[in-house]
Amino acid sequence: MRRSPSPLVAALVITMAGHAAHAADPVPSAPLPSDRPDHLVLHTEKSDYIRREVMIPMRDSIKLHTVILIPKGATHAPLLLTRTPYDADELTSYGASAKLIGALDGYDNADDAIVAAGYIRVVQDVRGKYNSEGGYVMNPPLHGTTLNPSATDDSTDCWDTIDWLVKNVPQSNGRVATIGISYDGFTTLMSLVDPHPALKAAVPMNPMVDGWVGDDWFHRGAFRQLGSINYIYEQEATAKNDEKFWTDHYDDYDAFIEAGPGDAVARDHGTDQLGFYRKIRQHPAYDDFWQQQAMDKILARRKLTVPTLLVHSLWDQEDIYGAIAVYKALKQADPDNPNLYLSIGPWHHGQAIDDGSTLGPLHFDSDASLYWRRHVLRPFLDHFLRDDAPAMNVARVTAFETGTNHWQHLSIWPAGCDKGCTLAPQKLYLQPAQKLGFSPASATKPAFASYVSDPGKPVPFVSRPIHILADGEGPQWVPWLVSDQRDPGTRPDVLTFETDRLTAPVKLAGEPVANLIATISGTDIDFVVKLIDVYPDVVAQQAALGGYQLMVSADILRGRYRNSLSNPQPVPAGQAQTYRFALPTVNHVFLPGHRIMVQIQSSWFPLYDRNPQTYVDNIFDARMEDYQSAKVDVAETGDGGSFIELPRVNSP
Ligand code: PG9
Repeated sequence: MRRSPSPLVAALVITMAGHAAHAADPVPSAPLPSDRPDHLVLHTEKSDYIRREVMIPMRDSIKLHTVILIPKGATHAPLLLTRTPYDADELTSYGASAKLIGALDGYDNADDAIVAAGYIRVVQDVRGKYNSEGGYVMNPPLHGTTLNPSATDDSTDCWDTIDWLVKNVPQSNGRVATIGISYDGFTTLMSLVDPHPALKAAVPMNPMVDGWVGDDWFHRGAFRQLGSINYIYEQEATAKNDEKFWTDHYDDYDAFIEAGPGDAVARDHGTDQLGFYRKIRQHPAYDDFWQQQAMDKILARRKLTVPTLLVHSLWDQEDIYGAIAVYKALKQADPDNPNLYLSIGPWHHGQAIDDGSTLGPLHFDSDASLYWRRHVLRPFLDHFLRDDAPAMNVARVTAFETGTNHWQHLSIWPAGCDKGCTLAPQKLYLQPAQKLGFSPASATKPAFASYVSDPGKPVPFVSRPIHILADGEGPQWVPWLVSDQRDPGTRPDVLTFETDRLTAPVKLAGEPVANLIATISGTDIDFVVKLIDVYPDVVAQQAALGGYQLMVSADILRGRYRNSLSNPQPVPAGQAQTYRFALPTVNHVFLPGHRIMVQIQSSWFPLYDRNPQTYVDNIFDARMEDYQSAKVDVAETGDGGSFIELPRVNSP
C-alpha cells in the first residue's frame, strides 16, 4: 500500500503549482519543519536505558523507523535486532516503564535472556508498516527475481540496518544477532541470505517458511481461511492495522457457512482487493510463485555462515512446518555445517518467550520456556556476541520429549536419545473393528471403513461456538492443537482406530507419515489424519486428563495434490487412490497404560476451507452446486491397506 507523501513532498507540490500560475509571486518560505525530528533520544534520570528513535535510510533512500534501547552505562554491548510488521513502538513499550525490563516485558521476557545480558535491543518496523516509509508487501520475495524485480527485500533492508547500527551506536561492540518469532522469524531468516559481516548469530523462532506446504496460508493445498482472510485484511489495508476485521456472528462456524461457497467471506469483507490475497487466489497450487519464495529452498542454495538457532514448537498453531523444514534442507545441503542449531519445545506458537509450564491441560513438570531461555538461548547468544565469547555447551539439537517431559541434548535431529538409539520407521495399520496394530489385518476379503463427508456439515476443528475471528489470538486459538479429540470422535463422519492399552512405551522422534488407500464417490476430497495419545481413564493429580485424547501430530492433504503438489488432478471416482503425506514432527513417548489412536476425517472447519468434493479448477471460485456429499471408503486390509508410518525410536 502506498503511504501518503511526507509533509516535505506535499509542500513541494503545492509550491510548484502556485509558482506556475503566478510567476511574480514571492517565493514562499521553506516548509514548516516537523515537530518530530528524524532522530530522537528519549531518557530521563529515572530510566535505566536510553531510547533512541531513528529513521534509518536504506539503499533506495526509503527510511525505516527503528527503536534502539540502550542500557545506561553500556560501552561494548551486543545488538539484538528484530525486524517486524507488528509495531516497533508497541513492542518496545509494553510496560510503559522507565526500566528496560518493564518496557520489554511481555514481548521478550527480557528479564532472563536479554536485559540481564545487557544487550542493546533494536526493533524496526519493516517497509510500509507503522512508522516506516515505503510500500508494504507481505513476506516480500527475494529481490532481483521475477516475483520482486526491485533492488530491495528484507535481506537488503537488514544488511543496511546492521551497517547503520554498527556505525552509529557507539555503545555497541559491533556484533549483531537477529531474532524474531513467526513473521519476525521470516525476517530473521532473510538476514541470512546475504549476511552483513557484523551479523554473528541468528535465532529464527517459529519462522514462516513455506506458506503453501505447511505454514500460515495453506497446508498441502487446503486454504487456512480462518486466520488468512482476517489477518491479511488487518495487515494490508492500512499501515497501522487501523482497519479491524468484523464479524456479525458469535460462532465463526456459522459465519463461514452462511457466507456461502468459495471464499465468500473474503469477498464480503473486501479482502479480495488486497495484493497478497489476490496472489493467494491466483496461486492455489504449489507453483513457481510459492516454490521461489520458500525459505528452506532459498537458504539451502547458500552456505550457512552465521551460527543459527532454529526454534520449533511441537504444537505450533501457525507455523508448524517452517523451522524443521529449514533444518532438514540445510542439513541435507551441508551435513557437517557447524553453524546449524535446533531447539524443539513443547510449545504453542511463540511460547518459548512465555510461561512454558503448561499448555492447555498439559503440565510439563517445569517451565520449559524458562529452561530454554536460560540454558540455550542466553548461552548461545553470549557465546557468539560477547567480546570475551564465554564457552557454551549448547547441543546441536536441544529437544523436549513430551510424555516423559524432559530435555534431550542431541547431535542431530531426529535422533531419539543421546546414545545408542536406533530409528526404525514402523507401520501402524488400520484394522477392522476400529483397531490399530503393528501388523496388517489378515483377512480373506478386503475391508473398508466408510463415512459420508457432507460439506454442508463440516467437522469443526475445535468445539463450537468457535469465537476466533473476533477474539484473535485468544484462549480458543492458541492451544487448539492440544484440544480434546473426544468430541469429533463421536461423529459418524470421523473414523477412529485405536490400539489396545500399551504395555510398553512407544517412543517416536520425527515425522509420522500417513499412507491412506481410499476410494471416494466424488472427484476431490480432503483427508485430515490425527495421531492421538489416549490417556488412561484415571490420571493421578489431574483428574480432567482421564481418557483425554491429545493430538500429538495432525495435518491435512487436499486430495487433488495426492500425486503432485504443483499439478492438481481430479480424483477418479470409485477408484482406489493412495494419499501419502508427512505429519508434523513429534518427539513423544506413548506411556504404558495409554493407547494410540488415529482419527480420519475430510474437513477441519472453518480453519480450512471446504473441499466441494467435485473437482473445480479453483476452489476459491467454487459455486454452491459444486459442494456435494461424498462417500469415503478407507481400506483396512490386505496389501492395499492403510497405515501410519511411525518414526519409532528403539532404545538401547
Ligand atoms: N503466523 C503469523 C504470520 C507469519 C508470516 C506471515 C503471516 C502471518 C505471525 O504470527 O506473524
